[in-house]
Amino acid sequence: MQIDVLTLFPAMFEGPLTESILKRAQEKELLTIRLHDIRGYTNDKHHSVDDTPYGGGGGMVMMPGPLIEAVEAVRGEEEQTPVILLTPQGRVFSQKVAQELAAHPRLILVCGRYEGVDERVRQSVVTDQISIGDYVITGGELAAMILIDAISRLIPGVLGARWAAEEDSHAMGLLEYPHYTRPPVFRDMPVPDVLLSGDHAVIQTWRRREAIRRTWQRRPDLLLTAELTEAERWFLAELAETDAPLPG
Ligand code: 4GN
Repeated sequence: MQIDVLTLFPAMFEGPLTESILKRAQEKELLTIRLHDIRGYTNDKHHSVDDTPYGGGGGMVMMPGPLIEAVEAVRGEEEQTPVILLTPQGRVFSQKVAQELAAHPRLILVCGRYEGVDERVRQSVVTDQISIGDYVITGGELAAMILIDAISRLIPGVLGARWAAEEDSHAMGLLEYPHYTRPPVFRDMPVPDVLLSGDHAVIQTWRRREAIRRTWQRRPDLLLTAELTEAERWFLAELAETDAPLPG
């Protein structure tokens, strides 16, 4: 997969993309990330990328010219490639959206700055708008990195074979079950006996139920759409009688 990023701050991407799993994915050529400096698409001698808003009010707005020129130059003739603006006004990112985007051979991510992006950028070149959540940050860059990370780990071969991304929490529609490693007792806190039993069927049932218990306590909204077996539905009904969801 190739991801093109349009940004005024390409250096922001260096740390997160050049460590660990994303570094390896690029070395293996499963992932190609190309960073494009929007300032390289300016025409005036001051290389301006922002200007004051029509209608007044505070702050600056990203000019349409450099951004639209940049998208067109980077996209070339591939009009089916999604051009995604990272914005609080977008559809909210989720594991499902990550899966949808991971199916594309190429994505273009547009990172805005200042108080906003001239509306004509959306009208003319943006095909999708995504938000990483209901809060505002100083630029689209950190949001783009979240997308890149979540999408990249879904590309076959990026995670080790034993880590099949389909088994992740959220891919299942539930929160993750509790994890333990050695030692078997740490400061009076034992690992649950079932995990030391070696009985994989029993362990699997326990993990599913603990995932359901956590989801009920912390994110009961997720249970509206989670796929549960008949037995798991009974378990949940029992939970609902004994364990209240946590406040907040
Ligand atoms: C995206 C961008 C939040 C998100 C952003 C989000 C930069 N803040 N929730 N800030 O995904 C106006 C122009 C704000 C750029 C944008």
